[in-house]
Amino acid sequence: MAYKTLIVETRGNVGLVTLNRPQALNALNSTVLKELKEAYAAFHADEAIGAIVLTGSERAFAAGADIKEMQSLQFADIYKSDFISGWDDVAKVRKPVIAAVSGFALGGGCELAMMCDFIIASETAKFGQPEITLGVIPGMGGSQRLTRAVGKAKAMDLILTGRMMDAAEAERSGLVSRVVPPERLIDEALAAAEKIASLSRPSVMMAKEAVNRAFETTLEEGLRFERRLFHSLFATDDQKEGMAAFVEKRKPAFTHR
Ligand code: CO8
Repeated sequence: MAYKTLIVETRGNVGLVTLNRPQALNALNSTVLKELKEAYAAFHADEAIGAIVLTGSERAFAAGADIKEMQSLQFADIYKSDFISGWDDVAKVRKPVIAAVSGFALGGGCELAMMCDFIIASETAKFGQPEITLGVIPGMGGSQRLTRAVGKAKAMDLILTGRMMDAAEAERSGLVSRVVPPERLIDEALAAAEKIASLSRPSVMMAKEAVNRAFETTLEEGLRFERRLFHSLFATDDQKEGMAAFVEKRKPAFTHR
């Protein structure tokens, strides 16, 4: 499959997707959305792939939605077509996705990074929701996911002023899980993804589902959901293998069943 806006590769058991619109700092448009959904679907269907890394260029993860594509849109049209709703599918990929962010992650770019399961940032990363400076507001989940990630004070500060925050502030705020030197970014993200891919797929996918449920439900329901998933993993070969390998002091050989 030939992609116009992405570079899609496999590295061992990891799918690597690189946003590739350098002329527009990887601004997100309808082609990026279509291709990202295709790439994710292909990796989801590929049994060998256990995790995905999504990255951009050194200068920009993505500088937002494509302003030139949005500029002349009219309310009635975008309302009727439910513009942006297609991005929900990107957030719903069931295998883990790590965002490896260098440079600008602004607007839809920050929102796309937040759709991933966690963000590893280069020291050069800059995060922001500058939509307010364009006379609009975040539209791909920024007001919701950023607020859940960093809390009301910081989310209001960023969304109302449109200012950028650097990698250190993003790590302090809980938006990113690790900050690494720029030259280490891809290796660090690939190593984390490879580690995840080496583990039992059912338990990895259920762990992702369980954490995500924390954002959707009450504590009591979330605890019940977690416990039922935990119980169900005892029906897998991988639970037997993982625990036997521990007891026998050897590496587990997971079959993902
Ligand atoms: N859309 C389209 N083109 C862009 C974008 C963008 N978001 N960002 C940069 N570019 C283009 C520039 O127009 C420029 O092109 P050209 O060379 O043809 O003039 C090229 O990329 C390089 O950019 P700059 O010359 O501006 O580079 P600088 O280093 O001077 O500045 C910045 C870098 C600070 C990142 C600056 O480009 C900038 O402010 N970009 C816009 C950031 C922004 O406002 N993002 C939010 C967009 S709105 C949004 O994301 C809403 C999300 C919800 C909808 C989702 C639907 C898909």
